[in-house]
Amino acid sequence: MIQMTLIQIDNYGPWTVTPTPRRESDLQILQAELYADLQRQFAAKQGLVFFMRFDNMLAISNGMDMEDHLRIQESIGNRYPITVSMGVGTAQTPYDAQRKATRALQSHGGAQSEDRKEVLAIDALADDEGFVQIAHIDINGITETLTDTMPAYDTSFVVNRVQHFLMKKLIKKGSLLFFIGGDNFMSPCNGLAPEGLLKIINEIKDEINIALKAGIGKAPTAEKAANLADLALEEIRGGFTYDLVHLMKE
Ligand SMILES: Nc1nc2c(ncn2[C@@H]2O[C@H](COP(=O)(O)OP(=O)(O)OP(=O)(O)O)[C@@H](O)[C@H]2O)c(=O)[nH]1
Ligand SMILES: [Mg+2]
Repeated sequence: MIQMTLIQIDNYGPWTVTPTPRRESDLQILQAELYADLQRQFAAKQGLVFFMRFDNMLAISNGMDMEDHLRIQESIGNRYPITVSMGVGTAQTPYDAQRKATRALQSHGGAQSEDRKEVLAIDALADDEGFVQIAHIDINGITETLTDTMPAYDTSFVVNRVQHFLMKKLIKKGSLLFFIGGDNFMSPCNGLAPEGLLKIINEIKDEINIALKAGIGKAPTAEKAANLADLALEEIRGGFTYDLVHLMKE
């Protein structure tokens, strides 16, 4: 079972335009600082936050309990002009876990409700049997083929296209996909076999001629799983395995 936390800024839409639209650069700074702040606090508990759309972020939170979540909400509320609500869900696949987390929060009111503030809606927490599986997916040779030869925006467009193809295929397996910078993606993918991911990578090579590789990590927490995924990716880069998908477990 994987545990996921949805973090949503309370009543953010109305706040951004009250009393008049706030300066966009200030909103960008707020969003970036809030993301970094949450990442630091979840990381202290071996969790991992994905910025997603910034006003809604998803975190892998195996090992974190109610108290851990409440402390983070309180700390944000003490220091920011906004507050955050959270929903927590647990399931066999990341897609279902975030679905349950979202539904738990939605049942307490809308994102733009004035009455919903600092809600913590826990559907279920993962137990000791819980684990996290993460794939770190990377484009082969982007520096030579794109970064050093094409206009920056064109490269970014390609990366976005790859993200769209990966999301479309992974969601059918109950897996999620997040852009994490550069040519990198992370996929919380409990329930997806390495062969399943390899098939997706081969399909993308056929469909849009972009070569990918992926390290997969499996461990009790997001931090350890992501670290193992990074190490597995390095094994592929180092030529220690000829496979395009490599799994490392704790
Ligand atoms: N967030 C994150 N970004 C990374 C990581 N590794 C590399 N990057 C970024 O991705 C860019 C591309 O790096 P690489 O994937 O190593 O370069 P490449 O040319 O594709 O080489 P190969 O992947 O080894 O074929 C780097 O310039 C960084 O911006 C990582 O582990 N995490
Ligand atoms: Mg690469």
